[in-house]
Amino acid sequence: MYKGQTITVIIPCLNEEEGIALVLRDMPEFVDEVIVVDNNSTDSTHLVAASMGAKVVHEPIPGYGRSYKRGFAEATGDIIITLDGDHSYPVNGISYLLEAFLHLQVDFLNASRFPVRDKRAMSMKHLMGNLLLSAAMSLLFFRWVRDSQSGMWVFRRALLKDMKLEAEGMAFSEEIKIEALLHKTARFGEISILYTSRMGEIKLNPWRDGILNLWFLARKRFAR
Ligand SMILES: Nc1nc2c(ncn2[C@@H]2O[C@H](COP(=O)(O)OP(=O)(O)OP(=O)(O)O)[C@@H](O)[C@H]2O)c(=O)[nH]1
Ligand SMILES: [Mg+2]
Repeated sequence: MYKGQTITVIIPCLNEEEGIALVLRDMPEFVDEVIVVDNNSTDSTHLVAASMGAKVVHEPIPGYGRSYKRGFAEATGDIIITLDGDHSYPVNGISYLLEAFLHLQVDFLNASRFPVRDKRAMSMKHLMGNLLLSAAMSLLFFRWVRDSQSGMWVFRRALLKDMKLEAEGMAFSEEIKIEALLHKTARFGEISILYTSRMGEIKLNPWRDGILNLWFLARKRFAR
C-alpha cells in the first residue's frame, strides 16, 4: 500500500533467473503484489521467483504482450507498475515514480530511459532504433513521447477496461502507451529514470522487432 493505493508489480520473464533474483531482492516493502509471468522459461526463473515471494503465472503462448495481458488479468492493485526481469529498470526508483505519478495527477506515467546516463546500458544500434521508433510514434499520433519502447510504466488498473490491447509481441509496449494517449479522459505523463545494463541474455531481436514495431505503429495509426 502506498499512500492509500494498493500496488501490483508485473514482470514478464523469459529465462531471467539471474535478473529476477535481484529485482525481487530490491522490491520495496509497500508493494502489495508481485506477479511474474513466465513464458516457458527453461531455466529456474519460476523457482527463484516463487521462493522470493512472487506470484508466478505460467503463460504457455509465447510473447511479451501476451504475457502482460495474462498478468493484467491476475492483477488486483489500484496501481500497476511494470518492469523487465533483467534488472535494467530501477526497482529502487519505484517510490520516485509513484510520487511523480501522484504529484503530476496523471493516470499513466511512462518511465523514459533517456537521456541514457549509463553508456553500457544501451548500444548505439538500440539507441538509434529507440529514437527512430519514438519519433515515428510521436509524428503518427501527434504527441511527443520520448521513449515509446520503455518497459516501465505506472498506471491505474481501471484504465485497462477502456484499452484495446492487441499486440502479442514486443509492440505491446508502444501499443499500451498509444491507448493511454488516445484515452478520452486519462492524463499521460513521462519522466526520466536511470536505466542500467541488463543481467543475462537479451531476448529482443533488434532488427526484427524494430521493423515489426514500426509496421505495428503504421497499422495502428491507419486502422483508426
Ligand atoms: N513472459 C515473457 N517474457 C518475455 C518474452 N520476451 C521477452 N520477455 C521479457 O520481457 C522483458 C523485456 O525483454 P528484453 O530482452 O529485456 O528486451 P529489452 O528490454 O527491449 O532489451 P534490453 O534493453 O537488452 O534489456 C524481459 O524481462 C524478458 O525476459 C516472452 O516472450 N515472454
Ligand atoms: Mg530489458
